[in-house]
This record gives sequence, structure tokens and C-alpha cells, in this order.
Amino acid sequence: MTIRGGCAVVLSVWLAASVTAFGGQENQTAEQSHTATVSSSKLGDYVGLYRETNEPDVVGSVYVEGTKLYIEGKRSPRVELQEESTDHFAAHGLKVVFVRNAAGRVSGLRSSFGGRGGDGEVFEERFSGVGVRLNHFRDYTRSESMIPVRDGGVKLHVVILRPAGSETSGEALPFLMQRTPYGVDGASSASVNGSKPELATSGYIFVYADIRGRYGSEGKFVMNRAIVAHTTKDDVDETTDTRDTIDWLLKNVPNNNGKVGVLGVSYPGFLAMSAGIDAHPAVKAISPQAPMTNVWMGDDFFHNGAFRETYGFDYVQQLEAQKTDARVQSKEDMFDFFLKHVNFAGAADAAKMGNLPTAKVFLTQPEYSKFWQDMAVEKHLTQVEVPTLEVGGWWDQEDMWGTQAEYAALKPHDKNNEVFMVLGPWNHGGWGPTTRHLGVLDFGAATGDEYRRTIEAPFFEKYLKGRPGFDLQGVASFRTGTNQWERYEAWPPKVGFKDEKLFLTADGGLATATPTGSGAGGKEALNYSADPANPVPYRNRPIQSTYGDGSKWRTWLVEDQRFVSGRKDLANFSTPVLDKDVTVTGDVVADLFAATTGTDGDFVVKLIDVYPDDAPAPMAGYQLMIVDEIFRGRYVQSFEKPEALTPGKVTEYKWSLHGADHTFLKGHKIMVEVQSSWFPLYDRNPQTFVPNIMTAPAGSYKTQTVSIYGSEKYPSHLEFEVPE
Ligand code: PG9
Repeated sequence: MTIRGGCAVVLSVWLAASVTAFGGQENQTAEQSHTATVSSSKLGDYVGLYRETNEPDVVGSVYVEGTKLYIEGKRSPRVELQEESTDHFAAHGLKVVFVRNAAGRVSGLRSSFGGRGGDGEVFEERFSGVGVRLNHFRDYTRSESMIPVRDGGVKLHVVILRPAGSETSGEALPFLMQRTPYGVDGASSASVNGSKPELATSGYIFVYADIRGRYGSEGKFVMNRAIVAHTTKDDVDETTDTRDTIDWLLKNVPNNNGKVGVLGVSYPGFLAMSAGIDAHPAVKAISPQAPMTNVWMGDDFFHNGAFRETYGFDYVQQLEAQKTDARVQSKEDMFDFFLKHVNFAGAADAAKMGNLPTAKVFLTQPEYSKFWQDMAVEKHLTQVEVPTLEVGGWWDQEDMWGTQAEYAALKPHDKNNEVFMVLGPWNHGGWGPTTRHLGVLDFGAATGDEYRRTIEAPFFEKYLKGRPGFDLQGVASFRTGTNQWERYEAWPPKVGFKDEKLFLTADGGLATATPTGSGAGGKEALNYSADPANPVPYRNRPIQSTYGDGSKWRTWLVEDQRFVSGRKDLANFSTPVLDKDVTVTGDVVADLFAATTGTDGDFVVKLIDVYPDDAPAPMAGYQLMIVDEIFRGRYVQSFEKPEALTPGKVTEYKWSLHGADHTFLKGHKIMVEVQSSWFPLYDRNPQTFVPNIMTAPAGSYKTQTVSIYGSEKYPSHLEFEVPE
């Protein structure tokens, strides 16, 4: 996966550009020699180290060599700055304006990528007058190959990057491979050094592979191709393509040490896991990161049966409409768009995408059919074939399920203690950029850099090069709230933890004591009326296309929930202000007793940290979601065979909100919010049972009253673990 913007920091932005826009051109960008038109005495004005005040871990350097002015970062290649006018410079799309203080001294710089969209302009203060070479980029040479695979005729495209000179001399090196549907043409010496600085410095033979049917590779692309039984040579899947690729690499790439590591984020994370199933003997380590694992149960396309309408709509068009990615970009608020088209069939029709292979399955098989079951990866994880490092983020907006599900499947088979997991304060792939932030949250350190330096790089060094330094025994978890790394023997941790429950009381409270009698204040349940014509938005409007210009998709999970929590069509439950810290660790499970006047309905449960009103801006009164998940009512008896609900019947719904490791600090409140829509990320439930919600007629969408119980008989609650 390429680094997709994400962090509002000039050098990270610049890195993103070096990986995408500058990709494959680093020899020109690094050393292109236009003559600077300014005098060298003036150039000296700009020399120094710069950092963004908000993001002090990102440091840039400006220095003079000969008569030229250069800028570079730890993770970005040097580029020559060309003067356009006094204090205004440009380099390959990067605009740099030096800023002077009242005394006329250069005190900082403002930079932006003109025309690239995304993160806008960034200011960096100058904190030292000495400019030095910051990055220690190793020179990698690039080659390309087409690799034949077993089913004859089909060849797969790879880009190979290896330290210059390592073909013929020096130690034999291991391979580090990433397979992807997103294209590998941009892979370059600069992108390898920028995205994996620690590993690139050490030296690996990096292999970037286009998967079957995408970009430079031949054959037919099949989205999330299911793993099949291998009885004939034509039974291909991602595991066989990986094995065939590795076979070829071992035989054809000189001076390799016979060991292969595979890593990747998201779709490439799924492909990394595939490398550990029926693995080639040369595979010695894999790191599936935010891997899509089960796209019906909890990853990209459905969660517990609720259809992820915006994501399915955008992603399928991005990948399946053509061989290379096409960004889906709409000017309309997607809330209005999907409401106007009633159901997914209407929206797909409007976009003329109904015939794309995965869209067809969305439309005809919304239940957990054999098609989706065959695609699920976790059922193949019945043994640990290779040391595995799973990586995931607490606020992953795409593949929240995969990391934890793969770990849970593998761990019982982990005889040699070779399954590890890291969970951090990140969104999807957020451990890549150098940043302390996610949205408005500040974690006090560049946690992704910490992870890559202390865990990811030592993991591959140990298993591919036999070097010391990898000291993770089980799981590393970044506990939010207190903002510190914790280490556990396993996930969820058992040693030093005990089970706890938090009950939803019918007067809107939360309590650790089991409710007695008919419920708090004599009330059995909290009721609200849910109208599908006015669904609860999942993020602040306008809602842009997933990866469209200005999209807030990447940080929606940390948006302040006050934008909806005052609505009448949801139920709020809250503790009083906490008089001590409360830590919630492990898998958080919602166990809800609920009834509806309808014959179908969705239930969304959100566990929220409510900051005190006197917290420093921007956190005063902030409502931060810690974990959250949806459940589609019709699947309460069976995911395969949906059934109508009985109006008014109290039913138990139990589902995982996924892992958390969070301390609700003294002075905060714990809040649980229950609602019946999360639109348009999830399609609307008509609240009247219809055979297929994808084609639900407009007339079937009906307002219903939903009751969330909190009595002795129906004790709705959350389950989790707390330190002993
Ligand atoms: N979340 C993306 C994806 C993975 C697998 C299936 C569909 C989508 C990704 O970022 O790769």
C-alpha cells in the first residue's frame, strides 16, 4: 500500500510525495542540477534545522553544498531548492517560502504541495542554524521481472530493489516482499528508504509484486481471492502465486540468503497472511498489518451483516472497473446521494456499477453465504507455519477485525511462541508516517516510529538475518488515556486482569452493580424512536467520497460524538464523573437486551470517553469513541439465514466491539451510546423485514420505537477486563 497522505506535516507530506509523485525518479530528484540563481552568501540565511511545532519528531534540514541549496528530511530524499523570487523556492511540486522575523532573520518556512490536494500548507520553525545531512539513505538499484506461475501462460510483475553492489559482493541478503493490488511502479530507492528507513539501512532485497490481474501482472483479478484446495495446477490463489514467486526469486536473484519475509497493510496484509498459509519453506517471517480477514464479519464490506455502503460503493469501483486504480470522487454529500437512491441497488444503478463482480454479490448475497464464508481467512489458520507479527490500530476505519481475529485464530496453535501482536493508537496503516497525532488526539510521541524501530525492524532482523534485538514476548499495546506502551503475555491479557461488567440502567446510567427488580427508577427500558428517513450520520457532514478530496474518512472514528449525542433517536447511558482512573483492557463485548416495534433493526453500540468541560482545548467536553460496532438484527439467530424479528419481543444481542486498552481518567465520564443507524457508512435498515435490504422498496422504511432494557431480567451490559 502506498502511504496515503494522512499526516499534516510537511516532511510527511513530502514523504508521501516521494513515495508516489517522486517514486521511481529519485536519481533526478535527489541530484538534478539546475544552477541556483542566488548568491551563496544569501543561501546561508536559510541554512538550519526546522520542525513543525505541532509535530516535533519531523525534522527537516536545509543546507548548502557548493552553490546549491538543498532540503531533506530523515525520511525524504534531498532535493535542490530553486529560487523563484526572494525567499520563495520550488522543487518538484514542493513550494517553500522562508519566513523572517522582525529582525529580518529566517525563523521558519512554510511549505506546500501545489496542486496535490490533501494536507495543505505547513509551517516549520527553525530551531538550529546548522544544516546537516539528515537521512542515511542507502542506494538501491531497481530492476523488473515477469515471473511465470504454475497455471501456464500467466506472468506476474515484480519490481526488485536491492542495495547497490549487493548482487556481486557482500553478505547474501534476505528478501522482504510486499504483494499488492495497488501497483508497484512507484517503488524506488527513495520510497524504500522513506517508508522503511530502518530496514533499508540494514539491507534487504525488497520485492514489490503486482498481484494477478492488477497493473503489470497478467491473469484475472479476483477481489480477495478465496484460498482453494490445490488439486490441479490450475487451482491457483494468492498462496500459490506467492509460492511460485518465491521459487523463482530464490533461483533467479543472485546473492540471496534463501530467506523471505512478507509484510503489508490491509489488502497487502491479507496477502502477507497468505504467505504464511501452506507456506514456502523459505518464508521465515510474516507481518500481516491491518489485514482484511473476513470482509463479511468485520472488515471492509459488512460488519455483523450490516452493509458498508459507502466503502463497498467506492472500493469496488476503484478496483474492479479497470486494471489500475481509479479514484472515486463525487461533489455531492454522500449522505444525500445514498438517501436519494433509497437502497444500494439504486445507488449502484446510478453509478452503473451493478455488474462489477463484487457489486453483483453484494446485491444478490447480502447474507453470510458460501461465497463470503469461502473468502474468510481465519478458518485456514489452524497451525503456526511461520513467525507472525500482527499489527493493528485502535481506530482502524477499514480493517478493525482482521488483526485481532488472525491473532485469536493463530494463538492457540502457538507452540513455539512465535505469534506476536502490536496494537497502537492508529488508524488504518497509521504506524507508517511520523506523527504524534490522530485527528485532534496527541499521544505525546511518534508511536509509529517507536513501533517500527523497536519491534518491526528487530522482528525481521531476527528471523531473516539471525540478529539479536527482538524482545517482544507476546503483545505490545499502547494504552490510550495514559498514553504509554504496555506489554502482555497474550491478548486479551489474563495475568493481572479480572472480568468486569458495566450495566446500562434504564434511567440512563452505567453501573458495575447488577440491576435489581424492574430497573432503575422503576423503569425497565430506555426508549427512542428511529426514523430511517432521518438516519444518524456516522461522521460530520458533508460526507465526501471515501478517498475523495478533503475526505475526513481517515479520522472519522476519533471525531467528537457531540455532533450526534444530543439527538432524540438514540439512547445515552453515562457514569457520574469518575473519582478515579478506570482502565478497560481486552475485548469489549456488548450484551444488549432490546426490543423494537419493527420486524428488523440495527443496533450500534459506542463506548465513549467524555472529557471534562475544563479540559484544555480542543478536548473540553470532547466525546471520544473508544470502541464501537454494529449488529444487524435479522442475523441474531443465524448469519446465513436472516429472520424477521418479533415486534415487541425482548431479544438478546451479543457481539464484540473489539479490543481496547484505554484509561478513562479521573474527572472524565464513561458513556455508552446506542443508536439504530450509522449512515451512509452502513446502509439503512428499513426496520421492516424484507428478503433483501439491497433492494428494499421505499415504502418498507418505517419509523420504529426501540427499547434498550436495563432490569434484573434483561440486564444489558458491556463486558471487558480491568487490572486486578
Ligand atoms: N481496506 C482496503 C481493502 C482491503 C481488502 C479488501 C477491500 C479493501 C485496503 O486498504 O487495502
